[in-house]
Amino acid sequence: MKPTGIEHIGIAVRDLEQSIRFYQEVLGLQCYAVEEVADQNVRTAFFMVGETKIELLQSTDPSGAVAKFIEKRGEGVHHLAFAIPDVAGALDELSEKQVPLIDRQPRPGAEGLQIAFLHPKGTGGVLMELCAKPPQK
Ligand code: CMX
Repeated sequence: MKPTGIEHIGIAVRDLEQSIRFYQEVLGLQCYAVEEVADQNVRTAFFMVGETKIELLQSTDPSGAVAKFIEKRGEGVHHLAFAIPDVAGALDELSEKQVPLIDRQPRPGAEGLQIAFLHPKGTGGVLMELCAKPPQK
C-alpha cells in the first residue's frame, strides 16, 4: 500500500463549539463543515490550513472511542489519516503483514469517505486511519 498524502489530522475535543471558536477567532481558520458521523459516535468540524485538513472530534457517546481517549489522555491529537486509493486492498495487504487492524472492512466516514482504522499497538502508538473516496457509481 502507498498513501498519497495526509487526508486529515484528527483532534479530540471536549466541546466542539468552543474549539471551533478557538480555531476561527484565535487561529483565523474557517470552519467549512460540521457533520455528525453516527457510525463513529462523533460530531466533527473541518478546517483547511493550506493543503492540510484538520478534523475536530467531539464524542456523542460517553463510552465512545473519543470520550475514552479524552478521559485517559485529555484533549489532543487523536489520529493521523492517510489518503489511499483503495482501503479494502490496503486492509488485505496489512492483514497479510499481521498488522493489527481495528476495522477489517471499510466503513462509512465523514465527508462520504470510506475509512478504516489500524490499531495503535501495531503502529508505534499512533492511531492511523485510511481514507478513500468511494468508487464512482
Ligand atoms: N491514539 C493512540 N493510542 C490510543 C488511542 C489513540 N487515539 N486511543 C486509545 N489508545 C490506546 C490507549 O491509550 C490504550 O493504551 P494502553 O493499553 O497502553 O493503556 C490502548 O489504546 C487501549 O485503549 P482503551 O482506552 O482501552 O480503548 P479501547 O481499546 O476500547 O479502544 C481503540 C482503543 C484505538 C481500539 C478505539 O479508540 C478505536 O476503535 N478507535 C478507532 C475509531 C475511532 O477512534 N473513532 C473516532 C474517530 C472517528 C472519525 O474520525 O470520524
